[in-house]
Amino acid sequence: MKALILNSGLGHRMGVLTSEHPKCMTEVSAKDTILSRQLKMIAEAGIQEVVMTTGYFDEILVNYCRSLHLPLKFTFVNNPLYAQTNYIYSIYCAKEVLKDDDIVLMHGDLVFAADVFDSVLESEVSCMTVSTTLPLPEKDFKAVIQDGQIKKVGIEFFDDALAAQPLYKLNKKDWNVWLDEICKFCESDNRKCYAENAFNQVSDACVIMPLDVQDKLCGEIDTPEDLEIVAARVKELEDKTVYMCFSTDMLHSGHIAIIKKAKKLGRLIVGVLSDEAIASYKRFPLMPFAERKSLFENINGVAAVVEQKELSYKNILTDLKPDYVVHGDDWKTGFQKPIRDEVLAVLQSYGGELIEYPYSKDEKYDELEKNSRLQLAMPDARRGRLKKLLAMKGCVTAIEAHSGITGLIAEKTTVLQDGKTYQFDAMWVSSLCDSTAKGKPDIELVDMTSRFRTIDDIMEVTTKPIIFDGDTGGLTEHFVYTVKSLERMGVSMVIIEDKTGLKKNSLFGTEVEQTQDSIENFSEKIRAGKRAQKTKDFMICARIESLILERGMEDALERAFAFADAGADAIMIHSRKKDPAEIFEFVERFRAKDSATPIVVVPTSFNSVTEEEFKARGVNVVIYANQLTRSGFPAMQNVAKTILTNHRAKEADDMCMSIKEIITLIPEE
Ligand code: SPV
Ligand code: MG
Repeated sequence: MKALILNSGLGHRMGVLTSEHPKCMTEVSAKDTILSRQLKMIAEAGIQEVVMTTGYFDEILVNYCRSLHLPLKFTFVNNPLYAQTNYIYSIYCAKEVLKDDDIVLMHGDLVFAADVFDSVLESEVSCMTVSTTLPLPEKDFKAVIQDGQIKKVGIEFFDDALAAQPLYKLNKKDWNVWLDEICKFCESDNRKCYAENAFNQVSDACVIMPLDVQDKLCGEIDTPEDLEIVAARVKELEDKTVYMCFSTDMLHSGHIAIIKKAKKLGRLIVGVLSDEAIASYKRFPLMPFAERKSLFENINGVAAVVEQKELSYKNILTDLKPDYVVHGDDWKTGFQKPIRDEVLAVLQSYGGELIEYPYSKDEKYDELEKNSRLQLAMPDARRGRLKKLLAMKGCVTAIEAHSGITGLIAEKTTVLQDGKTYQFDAMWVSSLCDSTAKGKPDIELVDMTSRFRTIDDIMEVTTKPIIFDGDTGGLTEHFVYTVKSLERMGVSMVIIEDKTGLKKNSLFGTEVEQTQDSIENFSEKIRAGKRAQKTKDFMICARIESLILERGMEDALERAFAFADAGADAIMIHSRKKDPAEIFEFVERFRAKDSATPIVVVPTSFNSVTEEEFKARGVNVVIYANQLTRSGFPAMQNVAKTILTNHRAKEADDMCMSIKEIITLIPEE
């Protein structure tokens, strides 16, 4: 398709404004002339060739077009008789370069809104812009409509007519008919009329449909008064603000396309979702916020980039009050629907508008997204992520996983609440749950090879970081190998407890015989582990059993400081009391002397405390150590009993997840 712009005319009615350049070079805003505005829209639409008829001040015009440095190929056609003829003759002069192509035709003094131009280009049939809402102008073009199509265009028609503006999209077939007639007119010396006079002769064969732009901006500038009105409308359009939010770290053509559309609506402000918000609803971002921000800052047409801290748009919209929010229409359903509803409510409160473009699934992007998940699952990327999350959030959560399927539950479970999404940050490979799943007691009976197999099963289908329950860590000589293996696999943290001999689960407390290791021995185990690891990412956490074994707070604190001194990257304090008082006291007293070493808690017994309260008190990792096991196995037992009782499975059906649900939980490769 070629653009044809008619710029030969004198523009006398503009007075002094056209004393030094043609009318099309008149400024309509601080950043654009009539022509630069047209040309930018043409270039943005992907049209590459512009045929421009010139006459008055043609050299100035040609130089001006070149100075704009737009990706356009210009063919300038001079009408030597511009002062005595009308643009019908200018088109005639350009006939050779206009034949046999689709054309978008505009007068050089026409100013239109970007969405008007888009609708013209999107029209499959030949069309001309008209308005059903504007009054019929006295002296300007009107189009006579019959049977839904344009039959005549001229200034003299008032019956069955609509105000019309000289912006056309002409399919090759229709344009050839009109152009032939233009040639006939000019060759029989009929050069002073409008090109539309020729169209009026052939409108049965050249089918042009009216395209109603209602009262959107689409008007010619003939006089200084017109200029004032149009410039005010252009300013209104340029002053509009548009807001879009992105969480992506991979820009693709779909993003660029929607940005291009959005920026046509006004000054585009891009919100970049914070790392924390992305990690909470999608996956850990591959690129940190600062890099994603600069990615958008460098996109042409993005006026400003701001941080959107939450998935909810409420705060940022209340702050920025953009005229438009632009989004793909894919959020009309699914987990983002409540966010959309909230956006609509906020926009309605101040008169903003939501513009949604059809979301097109992009296979290339899906592939990239799949690859990035693969990246996140790689040992190096996964291992370091726990430290990153700790730095980002201050307090992270982990839930136990003891198999691929529980790993997937830990990976995928998301809750949307008050405009925020919640997910677990990490997984805890518990010795209790791993042993229980294998029908064995939690006494370090399940050997490391088998425990590693569990880790592998989980890693194969997830991306989140893993905290491994290393029990006592075994002999120091063995522990160093465990550290190396875990690190190599991509585990982020091992927690070892300061017990020796036949360890039993801590939740037995003093009901069973348990021996605590000496501070010296355990410190040496930590030091050896730290020496064995190869990366900076891997963390060794010392778990203190003093409160479980009722050895008192002073013992717990003494150990904590000693283990931190020995190089422990974190301290886990455990208790089996329902009352969190002793945990709180420990945290407070530890924090009074050590503000940096992360504190880990496992609130199985003291389960009334919220994550928010733990965080406020200085806790950094909250592990839900066994809830999936404790909920899953009784449910299975119940179903087994129901089947046995009824001698069939029907009665148990309502207790079971549907096959459809269970298969959608498992990702298909
Ligand atoms: C586990 O989950 O195996 C633990 C935590 O070690 S606890 O069971 O509370 O001791
Ligand atoms: Mg354990």
